[in-house]
Amino acid sequence: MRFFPLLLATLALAQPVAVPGWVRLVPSVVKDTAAYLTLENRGKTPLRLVGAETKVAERISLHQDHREHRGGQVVLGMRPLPYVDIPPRSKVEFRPGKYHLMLEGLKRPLKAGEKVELTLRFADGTRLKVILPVEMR
Ligand SMILES: [Cu+2]
Repeated sequence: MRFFPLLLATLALAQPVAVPGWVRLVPSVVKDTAAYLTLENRGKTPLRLVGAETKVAERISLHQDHREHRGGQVVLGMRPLPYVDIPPRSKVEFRPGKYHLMLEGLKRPLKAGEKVELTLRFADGTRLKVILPVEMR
């Protein structure tokens, strides 16, 4: 099986890579929070993030931050996205003002410094586990 290590290397190249991020610490009465990270696609084909799961929340939605001008005021909001594409050989940042993973319906309050495991799901069936610290920012 001389080709086997080569095959593994090829598969590894197609995998998305997550650059460490963080989960926002929220007061215990707040049941939703946001997770941030950077996803890198080192492959030659686009990657489509379609969802995520975690044990600490009922569900995770993909959200895009947006600002709107309403009657002279800037209103900050967010809207759900069905997917987020990561083009070949590029990165997409999930950061305040851009995208976030919305953890909805927290099952218990999160603690500062705690590590939260998320499983990201891609359209091609790839799953990526990431572990993010809870931080107050
Ligand atoms: Cu959101």
